[in-house]
Amino acid sequence: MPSEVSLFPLGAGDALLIVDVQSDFLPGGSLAVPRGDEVVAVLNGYLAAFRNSGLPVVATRDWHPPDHCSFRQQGGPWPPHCVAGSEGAGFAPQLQLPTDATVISKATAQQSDAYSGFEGTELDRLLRQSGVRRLFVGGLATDYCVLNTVRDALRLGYQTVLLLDAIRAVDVHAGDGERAIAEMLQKGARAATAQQILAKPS
Ligand code: VGL
Ligand code: ZN
Repeated sequence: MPSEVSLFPLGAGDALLIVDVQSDFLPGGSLAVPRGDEVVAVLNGYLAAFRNSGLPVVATRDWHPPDHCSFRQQGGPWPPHCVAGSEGAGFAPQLQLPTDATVISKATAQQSDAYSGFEGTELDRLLRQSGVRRLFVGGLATDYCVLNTVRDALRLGYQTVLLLDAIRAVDVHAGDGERAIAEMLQKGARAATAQQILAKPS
């Protein structure tokens, strides 16, 4: 094997954006994403690399009121999930978020939903303030909050790297996740995996 060199050397202007890796989206949770738990260990690898490089980490979380409009009892499409302050709304217990990670709560108002971490939040302003130009995005779910967050990131002018090994889809309709990935790449996101990003010259 030739020595591996990272295809995505990390540097100033890069940030890791972790989307909604919360207990309710993991197997056993109220809106379980199939194999959603598999992203945690992979994200921990990325987290270590960003921490070692002194680069910022942002984690979004779905943070709904108990009567949120997206819940079935209110006529929405989803079972109740990620109720603000509940255990299910907590980040995956195994996720090694640094203590100085920025946490962005979204979809906090009763009457509107927000799949994108940029929607109704300070995320864009905070990233700009920190000089972030390139986002490495992973988390849950590929076909909802990852998709909509990446759409907004691209629209707002961020270079966007989709962490293919750190996303999982709900797949309400078979193929939703694959279609979401295709759309993100078509719109300009680049795809990468840990092997390409975390490799070091030997
Ligand atoms: C999400 C469905 C409902 C997500 C949030 O984080 O992808 N999906 N609320
Ligand atoms: Zn939600």
